[in-house]
Amino acid sequence: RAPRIAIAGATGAVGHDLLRILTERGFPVGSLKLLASARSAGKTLDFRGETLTIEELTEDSFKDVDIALFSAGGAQSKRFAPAAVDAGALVIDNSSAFRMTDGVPLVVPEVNPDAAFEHKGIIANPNCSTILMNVAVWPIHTKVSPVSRCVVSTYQAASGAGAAAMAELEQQARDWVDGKEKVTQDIFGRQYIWNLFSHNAPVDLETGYNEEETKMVVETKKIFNDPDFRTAVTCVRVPVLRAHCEAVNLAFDEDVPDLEAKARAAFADAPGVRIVDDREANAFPEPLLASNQDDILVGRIRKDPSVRSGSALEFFLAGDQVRKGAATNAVQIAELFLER
Ligand code: A2P
Ligand code: 11C
Repeated sequence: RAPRIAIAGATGAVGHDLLRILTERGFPVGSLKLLASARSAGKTLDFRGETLTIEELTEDSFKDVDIALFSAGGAQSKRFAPAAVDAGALVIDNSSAFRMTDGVPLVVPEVNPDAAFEHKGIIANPNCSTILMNVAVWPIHTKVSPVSRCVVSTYQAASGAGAAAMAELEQQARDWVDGKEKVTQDIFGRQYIWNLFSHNAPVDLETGYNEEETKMVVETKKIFNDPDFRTAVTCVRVPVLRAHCEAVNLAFDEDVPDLEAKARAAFADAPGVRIVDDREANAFPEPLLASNQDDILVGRIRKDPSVRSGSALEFFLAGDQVRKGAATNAVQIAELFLER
């Protein structure tokens, strides 16, 4: 029997792509329930030629649901995911609510697919920046040489803050063209177009790390099943609509011979990775090239000439934050259960 699916947060940026990706990948859907806030209840969305009416997300939404895909924010996941589990559904949660909870697997199918089967009702989808980084770093860490330290700088799109943030960036572009003295700034409280700023997540006053950066550090340890995996991160929001980029530097204790060639071979073989690296044409990963794709684009692959001992690899990646960073990864997790 094809699984009966519910999408909590069906009207959001990720919810929208979940619908598309279920169709694109031919995921067998026995029935589909679309859930959102009371504001959206009664509105409709099309799925595979059928018009479906959106219902308000409540504790009673999950009767006769096999898989509940949650993407309505952490507060909604905390409140309603337990009810979905009690009703017998497998929850795949896109929020950060349960990611670091013991007994909740945190899964990137290219890295740790087997962890998914240890669930107790909830499986967490990692943070988008973590997913993009992990898909690219894992083949180097496992096929080239163990990484002793990873340093990442992110260039994150508006999509990571949801559909309303994308709409505000577009509105700021219109406001700018219209010559408005002050562009609309309801979401981030600042001019975003022609600007960039440190990620909007709250900053820990003692460590100086913001929550987005901390997520990348701690989630990677859990996904790699390696409490000693070391990551240093700086997260920045750039005025791009969708698709995040990351500059990555991976250090190795040993001086790896033919490091660049080995890294290229590992990337070429890695599931979910596509090399975009044309030095002559100066053509490398860009958000627009990664948008609406599932592959993580990897380029600028080169040896770091600055290290004193051991060796280090540098590269740059771009990945669609809404797709592989969220919706596609969630659907891939659901597919693991079809295969079994
Ligand atoms: P709604 O459109 O009805 O507000 P995004 O991440 O793009 O901002 O989307 C957030 C998603 O979460 C939307 O589908 C939104 O529905 C949903 N959502 C937000 N708050 C609630 C809530 N209190 N109950 C149910 N769904 C919610
Ligand atoms: C962003 N990755 O781009 C964030 C948003 O932990 O799921 C998603 C936060 C999360 O802003």
